[in-house]
Amino acid sequence: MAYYNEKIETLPKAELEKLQYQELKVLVERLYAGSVFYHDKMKAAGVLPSDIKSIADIAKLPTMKKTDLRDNYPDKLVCCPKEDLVRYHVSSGTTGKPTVVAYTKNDVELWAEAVARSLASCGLGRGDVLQVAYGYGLFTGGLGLHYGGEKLGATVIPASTGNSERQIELIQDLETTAIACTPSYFIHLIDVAKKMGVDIAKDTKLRTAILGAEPWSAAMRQYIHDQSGVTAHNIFGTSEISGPMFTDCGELNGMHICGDIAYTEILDPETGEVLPPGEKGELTMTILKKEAIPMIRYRIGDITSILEGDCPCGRTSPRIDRLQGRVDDMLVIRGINVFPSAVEHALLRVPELTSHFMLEITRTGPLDDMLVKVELKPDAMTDSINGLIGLQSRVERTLRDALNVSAKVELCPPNSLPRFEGKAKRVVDHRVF
Ligand code: ADP
Ligand code: K
Ligand code: ZN
Repeated sequence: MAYYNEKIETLPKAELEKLQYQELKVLVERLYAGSVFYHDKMKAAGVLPSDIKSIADIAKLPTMKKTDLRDNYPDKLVCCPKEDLVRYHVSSGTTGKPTVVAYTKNDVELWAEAVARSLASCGLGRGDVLQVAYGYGLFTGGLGLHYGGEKLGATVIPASTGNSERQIELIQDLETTAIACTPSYFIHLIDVAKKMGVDIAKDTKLRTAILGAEPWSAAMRQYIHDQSGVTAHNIFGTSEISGPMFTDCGELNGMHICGDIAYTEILDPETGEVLPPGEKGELTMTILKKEAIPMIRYRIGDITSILEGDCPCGRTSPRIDRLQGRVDDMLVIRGINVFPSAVEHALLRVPELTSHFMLEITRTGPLDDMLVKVELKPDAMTDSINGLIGLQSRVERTLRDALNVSAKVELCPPNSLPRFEGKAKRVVDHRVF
């Protein structure tokens, strides 16, 4: 398998650790001196830059969570002069308040470098035509894959999401060889192609799919291969670490996390203790060279493990296993992060509703569906069908605006939804990953 940057991708482990340590040291010194947030956080944890004497000493540093970004909304964590920023992306947040991420020119280049290496590890190169069917816009998927694909030298088609028949036409007309999108969208495209009488395996050059932003299973990889002849690679990232960028290589056995770019730890979600390879825990990453909003020991919330042993592909970076759920209550619906608390927050804006609600997630065919059951206040009850239909569509619109994903709403009579004594269990997730 061809490397994009062979020297760094195959660096012996001891040399990689030395490099990681050097990067970390520079980063910690810079932040201790120049960032109020990190300075205060390190002081509170009783750790000084001089305490970091090896990469393992990273465990002495305090961790970060999504709440740190939310509490510092929109840009209090930016650690460089404002005019050095070249881009913002915005992701959904826990209480309806989004989190903002920012990039310098170097940050964008580093992200593109990581994506280019990953695409090369999936077997892509200059001769490939990459159709990016992730959303372009505030979400990181579209532009992330776009810049990485161009850096690799592939021909990129910025198709974005939606307009599925057009996607199939583009695949045929422009001889697309690889596609990047969410796994559920790709399965939908397979169905659309069938309805159009197009056999992806026979009638197109599409052979590789780069699928991520939401959980999917090994069984789905097999299904995709059976239905379309396409080999599906998993891609992982979050907006806080820049965006989607780490994929599994040709071995299809774990996603390589480029070690010179990110340092990966798996923490016990309860104690915060570092767990050894092979043990499942909370994925935690440090982006070693990020300029605009550095992330040190960022607790991503996904559950996985670092795989043991070396990868036969020759890359020396650690691999993480397929993600197996989350430690928090975040749901991923059609690739979009949805926190139940954000649903609650949005429903508060509708005066006819009580604060009780239930979320039901199902997967009919390839796509996730979210049903939100809401409860009317006694004085909002009415016999007017028009009144109820109007209310229902108003609630649906409120939710779509707040969550960026559409949900079906079911109006329920007063006092009909469950009440909880302990921690509310408002989510029923019928999907199997
Ligand atoms: P993105 O724009 O890539 O969706 P976000 O920051 O909005 O980034 O969402 C990141 C979250 O999406 C992750 O923490 C994880 O829960 C989920 N996610 C992203 N990629 C995958 C994947 N390949 N498998 C499972 N979950 C994923
Ligand atoms: K996501
Ligand atoms: Zn590999």
